[in-house]
Amino acid sequence: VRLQQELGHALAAEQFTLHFQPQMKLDTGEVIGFEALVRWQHSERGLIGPGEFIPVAEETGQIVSLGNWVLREACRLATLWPEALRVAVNLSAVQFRSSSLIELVDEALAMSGLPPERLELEITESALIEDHDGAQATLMALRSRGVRVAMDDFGTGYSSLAYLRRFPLDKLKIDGMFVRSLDSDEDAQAVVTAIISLARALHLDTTAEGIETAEQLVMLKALGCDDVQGYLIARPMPSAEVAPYLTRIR
Ligand code: G
Ligand code: G
Ligand code: MN
Ligand code: NA
Repeated sequence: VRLQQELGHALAAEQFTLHFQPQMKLDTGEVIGFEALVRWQHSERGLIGPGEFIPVAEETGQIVSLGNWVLREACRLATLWPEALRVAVNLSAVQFRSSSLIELVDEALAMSGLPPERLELEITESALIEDHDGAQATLMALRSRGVRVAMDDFGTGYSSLAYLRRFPLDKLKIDGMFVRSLDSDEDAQAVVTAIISLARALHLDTTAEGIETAEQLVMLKALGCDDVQGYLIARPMPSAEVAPYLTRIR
């Protein structure tokens, strides 16, 4: 209850901030975009991660206004970057299903001037399970604008292979859980191999998340994964560090 009240206040007091984690193309090594990750700059408790407050915000419905702030802020900040890279924004299932989503996306793009092609929305499998026709319509509306959609945490949810065929998606993000055990566990290798070949067959890109070691990078490259994201490349960084980071790696 306390957290819930504080959340409402935090939005008004602008206590949220976005960090950005780079995504790297495996064949060329170039950074192609950043994922926006929200943090709460709490007056007493310091920086709080989304794992603590996103579930609360989802329960109370506050996720719609918080999520809208994230969307606008991510689009705004991305226009300040020195290169026209892509920005990926996480959407909760509640946000994805909300009737105002398309309008809010249009507003965020219009206000920031970010070209739709530079915006990628990350949804989870739970966003697609309830209202299939509604989800299909939302995805078509996003796609018709040129906005990309990635399936986040792939392999951990209620994966139904039928969704992948039915819904117009652009990318699968292979959950860090599988990536972490790649070098030690043959089952994880089999799962990652299967996800990549499935994605290929359906013309979807793949991004492996949570990559931490050079061994994982070599294996993912050999398996034909398109992109990687994780501490090995860089930790999520404040927006002000994006430009210096790009200068350093170019
Ligand atoms: O940044 P961190 O690893 O602590 O993120 C933990 C989880 O919070 C991740 O699963 C991520 O998808 C989620 N998350 C981060 N930022 C956002 C956001 O802006 N909106 C939503 N819905 N989830 C987010
Ligand atoms: O579920 P989602 O992909 O949105 O979550 C990304 C989360 O994973 C972020 O909170 C980010 O901070 C965290 N993360 C990113 N890279 C790594 C990594 O290499 N290792 C671990 N353990 N966590 C990571
Ligand atoms: Mn994500
Ligand atoms: Na994820």
